[in-house]
Amino acid sequence: RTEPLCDGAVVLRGFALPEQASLLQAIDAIVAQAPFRHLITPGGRRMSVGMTNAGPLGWISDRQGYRYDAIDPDSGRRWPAMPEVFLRLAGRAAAQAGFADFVPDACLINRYRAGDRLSLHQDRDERDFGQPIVSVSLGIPAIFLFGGLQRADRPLRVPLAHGDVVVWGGPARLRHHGVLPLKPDHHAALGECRINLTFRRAG
Ligand code: MD5
Ligand code: FE
Repeated sequence: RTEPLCDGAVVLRGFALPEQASLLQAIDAIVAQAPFRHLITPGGRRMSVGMTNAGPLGWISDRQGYRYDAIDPDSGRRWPAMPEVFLRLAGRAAAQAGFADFVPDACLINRYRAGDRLSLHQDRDERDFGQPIVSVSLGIPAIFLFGGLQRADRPLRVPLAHGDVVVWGGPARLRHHGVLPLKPDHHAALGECRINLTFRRAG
């Protein structure tokens, strides 16, 4: 099922379900190489969401700012490779939403536990805003906040469940967005957490 959210954004309900076992296995292998960590914002706050990356570029934040880097600052090594199952899923989801030939070079993996949140922000650290972003939700549900181009625009609340995929592009690419604090819950495959895979063409 594809549900348009607004001009440029579509939700593909359950799109990742057929791949869930391979996705979870791939995530475990990535996290063994590059564990989740709590990044520090340029303003000095510790993010509640645990983050890691796969692919040629990884998103990081520290006192110096937000950026993409090929090296994991915690290990001094390159981020784990982007698994084939990630690339194929992201490409198929983007194509279904009307973006042909999407080849991400960055996958940010966000881990949310009860109470964790992501405050309203825009994704603007990528080189080409003409490229879409594909987001895959796994585990316990979350309420996604989908705002406007102005930070003050009142956001829509969109529930996202295990297996849902959202593709953001075109006029939706620079909308403000965030995630409300997660309610404690349990998911059979992931336990007490939500994992979001965010695929981007960053470089
Ligand atoms: C999440 N992550 O659920 C979300 C999924 C992030 C982040 O926001 O920056 O790590 S990606 C949602 C997204 C991306 C690009 C544009 C828009 C939403 N949008 O226009 O609403 O962990
Ligand atoms: Fe974002």
